[in-house]
Amino acid sequence: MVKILSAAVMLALATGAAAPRALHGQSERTVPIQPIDPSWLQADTVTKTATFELVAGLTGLNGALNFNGFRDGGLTLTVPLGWNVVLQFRNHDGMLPHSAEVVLDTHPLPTGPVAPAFARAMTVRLEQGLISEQTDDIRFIADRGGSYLIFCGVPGHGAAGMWIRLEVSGSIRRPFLAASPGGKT
Ligand SMILES: [Cu+2]
Repeated sequence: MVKILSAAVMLALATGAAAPRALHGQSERTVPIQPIDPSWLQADTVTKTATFELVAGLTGLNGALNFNGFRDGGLTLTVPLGWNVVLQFRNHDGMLPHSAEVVLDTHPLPTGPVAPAFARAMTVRLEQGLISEQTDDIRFIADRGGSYLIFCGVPGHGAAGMWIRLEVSGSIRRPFLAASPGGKT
């Protein structure tokens, strides 16, 4: 339990979010809490560039259908409006191919590749996916505010939970990462 508590505290400190459920007397079998690694996100305020290490299948969560260990919107990358965004995609999953694209926050979720919400905001091989340890950089300008999803375009993956959130905000000056309430991590 001590281990779980310290991970929970780390997450709360890293995100400023409310304490996760594990602190409130749930059993030790509660789904492990995925910490946010601050090294995933780099901000260059001179060039106004947010660079995020986007890792498909970082953990075994959800049959590895996750980004950075988060599924179903459990992690949110927020970037200032007008910034350049670089998503350094890497597939860490030894089994399945994965891809990524930025899409509008729509429900129901797409069942496969759709047009990206920003020009060129997608990896190559969107439908087939990139195989284990392949990489591709997604580069786009976050020139429209709002709520978006970072979504795996391989058919079925996104709808099965392989997506996190991207917020583009006109009222912040630096990008940041936060665990999202309600996300199944
Ligand atoms: Cu995938």
